[in-house]
Amino acid sequence: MPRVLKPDSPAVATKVFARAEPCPLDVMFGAPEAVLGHTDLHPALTLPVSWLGGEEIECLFPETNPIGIAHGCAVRMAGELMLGCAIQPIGSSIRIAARDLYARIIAATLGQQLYRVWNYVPQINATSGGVENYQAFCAGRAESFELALGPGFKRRLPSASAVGCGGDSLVAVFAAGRATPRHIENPEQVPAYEYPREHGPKPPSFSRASVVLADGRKWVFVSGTAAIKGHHTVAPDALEPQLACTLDNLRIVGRAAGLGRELGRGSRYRRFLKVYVRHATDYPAVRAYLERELLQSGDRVIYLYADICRSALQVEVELTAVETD
Ligand code: 3EB
Repeated sequence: MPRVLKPDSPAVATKVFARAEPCPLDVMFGAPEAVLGHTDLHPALTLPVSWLGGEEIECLFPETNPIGIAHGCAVRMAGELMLGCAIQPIGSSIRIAARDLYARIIAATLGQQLYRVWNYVPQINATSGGVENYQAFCAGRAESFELALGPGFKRRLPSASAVGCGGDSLVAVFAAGRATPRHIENPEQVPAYEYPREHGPKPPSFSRASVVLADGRKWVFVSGTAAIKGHHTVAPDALEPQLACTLDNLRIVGRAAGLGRELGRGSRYRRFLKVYVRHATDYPAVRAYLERELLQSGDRVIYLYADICRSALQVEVELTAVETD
């Protein structure tokens, strides 16, 4: 029996799941291709990103209600948060695919605010026509944000990550809602949306972190964070100094987001981390470093083997912290 959409559900949902029991938004890595699962019989999404260690399933949102498909995005509600997954085949142009993907995400979240987007980009560091795939992705993403949100779009950009994946589709997972978030920048980094032209025809469209209150809980979404100061890569190709710089940036952003000096360690926040490692052989060193410098028991961590948007970056770390009762 199709459920009746509540008036405040995304009115654009065109198809209602026949089976809409509450279920987790599980994301499973290590799959041969990106597939959307529509019921609790499957993960919500499988991704062609190699898993190295830590938790095997990403589950930030354990209780969700599948709502339907809106503009090709599989949409769920988790309390006041709206969550979506979308797959965009690339065809002949990553720039156009990114534009289309973001036009769909923006349409599916119309009247709401975007808080966080997890982007997966095939062959992210490969070049075609003189432009890196990541830069082409950024151009298309920026074009859709600018078209939809107008000249003030930079103030409304969500936190995000963008890493490599297999297959030939762009994939995005997003979180949105009606409450207005606070987007945060790092004073030691040029805002990504102001990066100069040398990093691509259009700058990346994301903020360093986004903070929002949903269902009475604070959510802190810290973007994929890497060894960048100003707009320059720090210690190109060198793992240890990049880890140190990445943690420094995470702490600066975490402090500005209200997590205190140690990224919410020892507080009432539950912490979820994803660590992207460019060279699988670096995984033991990365894990040892983070366990020593950052992690505490109870942290939920996933280590993935993925390319990172700049080829000189070896590691990227993201954090989602949610207040517990
Ligand atoms: C950086 O600071 C590193 O394009 O959505 C981090 C997080 C990075 C998100 C994105 C890129 C993105 O520029 C790369």
